[in-house]
Amino acid sequence: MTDQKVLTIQDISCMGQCSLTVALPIISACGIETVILPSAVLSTHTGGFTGFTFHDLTEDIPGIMEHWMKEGLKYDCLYTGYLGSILQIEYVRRLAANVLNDGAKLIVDPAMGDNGKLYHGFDETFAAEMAKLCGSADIILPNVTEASFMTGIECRLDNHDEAYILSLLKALGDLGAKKVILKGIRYNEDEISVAVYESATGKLEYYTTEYINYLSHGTGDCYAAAFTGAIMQGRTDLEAAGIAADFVLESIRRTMGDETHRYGVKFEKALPMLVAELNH
Ligand code: PXL
Repeated sequence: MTDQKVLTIQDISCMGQCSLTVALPIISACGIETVILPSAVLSTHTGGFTGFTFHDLTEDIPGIMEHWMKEGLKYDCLYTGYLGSILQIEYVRRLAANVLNDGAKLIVDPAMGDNGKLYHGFDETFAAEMAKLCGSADIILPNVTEASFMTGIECRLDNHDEAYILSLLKALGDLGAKKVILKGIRYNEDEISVAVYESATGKLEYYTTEYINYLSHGTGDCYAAAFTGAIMQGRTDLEAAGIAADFVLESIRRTMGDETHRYGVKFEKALPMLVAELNH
């Protein structure tokens, strides 16, 4: 039997524990072959560092894709993270059309904002294009901030009620996304939930964990990578959503208290737990 392969496109932030430097080890640890397409190389991520370098690799993408097409290389899942430009979103569409096997999944993490704000370098035009890409996805993984920017619904970071969350989920489903994994739901002060929503049927389930008030970059990327690995291991959407939530929570627990480590989470320390969860 041929093993499944995931193609993931996102940047390399050389230092900072996000995007490809977490996606590759996490999906690999899940036992899944991971093919990478770096969209840019930065010295660090853009959150909290100043003066970082940014080398855009957009113009390399068509050549890489054409080589794969010549070689007949095809993948079983395309998982997209941080994308640096609207043209890269268009190239993702071409990759989805040209290098995926029949039945392959398109998993889109809109990775463009958090805590009510878009990341450095993104604007509403980019968010609108990302919303279109999400519309063609099998599964999308927005947080509440990204959901709000893509739907035009006001951004509320806590004190949520189900009517508000349902309005976001329905609007995201109306974009065309088949399934929505909505992160960062706060129905009460002590807990944080992720919603697993199926657009066609309106089926809605939640996975809830303890809430730790600790802000860090890269947690969304760790979540999306663990979710993708678990899905490719045959877990249901709800199981994968829960495994990824437990993994991120453990990564945060292993990081808290180290004030020299505010740029990312020590996901490496939580990998054994992730592997154990996937093997039982
Ligand atoms: O974690 C998301 C992310 C990925 N890549 C880069 C970033 C960020 C968040 O700030 O700056 C370059």
